[in-house]
Amino acid sequence: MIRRFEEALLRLFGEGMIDGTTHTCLGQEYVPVALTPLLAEGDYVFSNHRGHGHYLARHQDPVALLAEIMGRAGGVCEGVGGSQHLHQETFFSTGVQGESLPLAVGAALHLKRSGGVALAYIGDGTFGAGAVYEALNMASLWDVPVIVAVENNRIAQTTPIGKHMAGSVRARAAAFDIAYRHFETQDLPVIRNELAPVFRSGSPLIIEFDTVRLGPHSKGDDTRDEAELHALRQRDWCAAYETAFPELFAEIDARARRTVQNAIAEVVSREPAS
Ligand SMILES: Cc1ncc(C[n+]2csc(CCOP(=O)(O)OP(=O)(O)O)c2C)c(N)n1
Repeated sequence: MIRRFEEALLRLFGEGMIDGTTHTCLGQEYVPVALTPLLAEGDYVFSNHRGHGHYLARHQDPVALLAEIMGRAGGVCEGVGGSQHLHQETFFSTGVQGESLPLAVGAALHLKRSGGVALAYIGDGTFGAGAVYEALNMASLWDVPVIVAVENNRIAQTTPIGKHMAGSVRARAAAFDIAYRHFETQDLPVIRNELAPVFRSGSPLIIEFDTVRLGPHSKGDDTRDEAELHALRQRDWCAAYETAFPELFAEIDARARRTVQNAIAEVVSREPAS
């Protein structure tokens, strides 16, 4: 559903139906889908500029998200937040890189008492922000249940990781004495089973996902050449699931397409948010 929602967003932008900007998570959808079932009701989620998938995995409410992005009535934040600044219950997103991690550490300090966790999603490029290191330092010193999901797609806007990150995420975790897990796989049960015993340890955890950004950074700003994009598409979880489970995939995909079509029909019929 996240895949079809984001494809529709790019289409709607192309048709001039949406203003502003959007950052799709095409190729990365499986990350929040893997992690969300590990969350309990009161856990906090801190998302980033590429947050629609994080939101939809948590709240499964495409109508409210699309209404927010299109500035129509009934949006997640009544049109005030837009694509990048969402707030619903314990879900928060921000377009400012690195801004969420200090907040997540603060929330985790509070949640430690009740056994909750604060999950923050960041990209590899966000390790360029100093606030990330201050937050990791305090998370470790205070031993708080903050979980940092690093969606390492090896690119920040147009800058490849080799030009923006020295060292590695693993070594950063070790430097702060923070537990670390690493996933190359996109297999949901494998990811969940490995994380389930450590997710609620009460201490910080960094989880690095080797993932792929299949779409542009935002709407039309992809500087990668066709050969690189072709290689990345070979790692698309969606195509792999379609091949592995053709009938189940067709059924779920048809449902997802209907859900998104119905959401669009519903939202475009609404008044602008007041
Ligand atoms: C503080 C700050 N600086 C710059 C930007 C502009 N910007 C938005 S996304 C982005 C790259 C982010 O890369 P990464 O963290 O790897 O996440 P990805 O976009 O790959 O998901 C930049 C530079 C920003 N949003 N916030």
